[in-house]
Amino acid sequence: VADDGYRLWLSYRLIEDASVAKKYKATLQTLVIEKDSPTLTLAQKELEQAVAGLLGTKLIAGKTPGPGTLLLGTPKHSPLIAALHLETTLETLGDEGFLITNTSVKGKPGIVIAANTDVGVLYGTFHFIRLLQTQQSLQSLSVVSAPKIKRRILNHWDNLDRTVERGYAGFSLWDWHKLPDYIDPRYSDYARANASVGINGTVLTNVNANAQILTEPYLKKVAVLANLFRPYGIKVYLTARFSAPVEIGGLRTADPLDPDVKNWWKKKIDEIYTYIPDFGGFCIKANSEGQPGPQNYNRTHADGANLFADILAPHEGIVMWRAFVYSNEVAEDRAKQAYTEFKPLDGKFKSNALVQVKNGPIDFQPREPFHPLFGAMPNTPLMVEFQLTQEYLGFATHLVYMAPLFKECLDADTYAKGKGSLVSKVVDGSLDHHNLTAIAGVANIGNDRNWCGHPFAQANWYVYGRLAWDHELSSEALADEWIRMTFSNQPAVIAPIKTMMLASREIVVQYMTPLGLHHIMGYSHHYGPGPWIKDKPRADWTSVYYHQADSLGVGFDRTASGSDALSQYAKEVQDLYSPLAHCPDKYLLWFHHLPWSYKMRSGESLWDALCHAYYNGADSAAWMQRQWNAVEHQVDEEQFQHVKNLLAIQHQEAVWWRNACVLYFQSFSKMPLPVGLEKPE
Ligand code: GCW
Repeated sequence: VADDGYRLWLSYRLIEDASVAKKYKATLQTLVIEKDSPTLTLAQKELEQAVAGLLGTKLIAGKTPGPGTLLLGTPKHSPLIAALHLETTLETLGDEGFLITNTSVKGKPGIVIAANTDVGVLYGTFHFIRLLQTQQSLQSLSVVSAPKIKRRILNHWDNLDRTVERGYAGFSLWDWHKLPDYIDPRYSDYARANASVGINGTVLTNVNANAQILTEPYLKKVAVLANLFRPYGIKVYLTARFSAPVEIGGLRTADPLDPDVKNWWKKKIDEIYTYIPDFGGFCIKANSEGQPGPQNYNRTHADGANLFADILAPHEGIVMWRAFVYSNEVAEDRAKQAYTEFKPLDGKFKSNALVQVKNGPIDFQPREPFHPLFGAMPNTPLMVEFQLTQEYLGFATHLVYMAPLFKECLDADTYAKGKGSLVSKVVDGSLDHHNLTAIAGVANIGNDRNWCGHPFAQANWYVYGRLAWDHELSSEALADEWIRMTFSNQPAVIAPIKTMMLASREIVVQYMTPLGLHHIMGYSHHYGPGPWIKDKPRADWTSVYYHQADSLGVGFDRTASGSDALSQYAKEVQDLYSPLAHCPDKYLLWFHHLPWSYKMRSGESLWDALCHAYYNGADSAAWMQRQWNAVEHQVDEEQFQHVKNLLAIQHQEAVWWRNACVLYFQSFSKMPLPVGLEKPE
């Protein structure tokens, strides 16, 4: 059967290596789960399905151990597990962690997957299945794992009419029209995929919110999804439109300090909890890109967030308040504005409010330095928001493996408390001792039959979940496991695909925005090159605002002689990026405006380096095609053709980017192409 990608990384193809399969079959015969619960039933089904697919055998499930026993559960509800005395390890695992170890069950060798909760057991089960899918040995197992970040959330930018803002994989999964009575089986497949990578929250609606979602008929629909997701450990969140009290409540104001407004929200939120008793809370975009917010009433972001936080607190709900704010009405560099607005509010947010900060200070560009708010608000729990949907990375047409992008941000050092104050430590709460921790990824999922549009875009959903669980995992290790689970365990398949994936993010940077360039894409739709975009209603939606090219040079001066955005970072970070002698090439034009003839570290001129980057990027897109061709006949034929066709488009468009940008910038530099480069058309 051809694989259309619907089964994601959970395809459970038969293991062809006979010696591996033989060992697994001997080890996996009996499944023992002593308690019945919806979550443990999911774990059981998953294991049965995995064993049937991977080994072609049937697990005997029951409450009595036998040969080759796999024992699942919590010590509280499983006497067999309680008898193993795993307390010391389990104590460290919290509500979601798990352990997997070889053991002896009633005197016979077996494997135990134990946790403190059923959801922990489910996570352990998926981890165990991953070991099988990637053909790891089942001897001397000692896996102990707990998530570093508590709330690992997907943000769907899905509208109620099923269009998806910046969505490139079809329409929204949520069929509001047929809910609550028709429950698309796809909802459980979605939940299952999320649980398999540890995602435990989903914001169902677009941050550019529609207040309708908060009305009774919609809440009933949301409740159905919440009920369905609950056994998978997934909480539902919604976006709240700040002006909802006016729009659906009939009030004259949405002023967060107005008693009627507070009362309206209190009733509304209490109502939500009658439908969804474990409702997660709200993600809110306010006073950003035309969305209403507290500033409409001369109140601060903290006033706005606290309105919700206070009412959500007794229900244990949280509010995730986005810091993506910028205005064209102020003269300040857009990269500085979020910090300017939020930094003074540090310490003013209630304890169940988080500030949700995009990875970089502009907007999900192919490359940005980390956002200066990380490390700058020690008294506020900060979340990082990544964008899985490839708004600025070639939509679902270009192959870009994003783990290196996520890691670049997470591993960046803010120096807020000296060396080692990594963004990941801000986000996981360890740097400033926050208990409430969260991470958001803007989903790349739609109703496309392969979920994400590009078969490789699935990898970004996958690694987002895996890194949200453990940000110390490496891009390489994650690519390796995803390839094995999705395509094949053959070294001849893994090697070329892995090399291609790991290089892909750098390649897209080269052909789109090398050397620190940013925001030079097509206007509004954001696809393809558009460095010439100018004269729009907002300067900060043009390209010329960002690259500042003229006959003398190119780049945005964010040092003290320019916008001084660098002053928002710790001294050590300034020292890394401000002196030209230190600034790495990758951020050069992000922080500096330089003459075309500027001499690079390599000895070549800036102009030559720019041209070389664009040409290398486009050539590398062709190299990606060759890498993929090397696996023909070794992976599913349908998937092979699909990716092959997309890579051909990607190459064409890399050339388009290269030609457009080189010719455009040449109209300023007036310099010839470096020797050896073929003239663009
Ligand atoms: O990336 C930009 C997008 C908008 C989006 C906004 C945001 C949801 O172009 O479409 O709106 O960011 O993050 O709020």
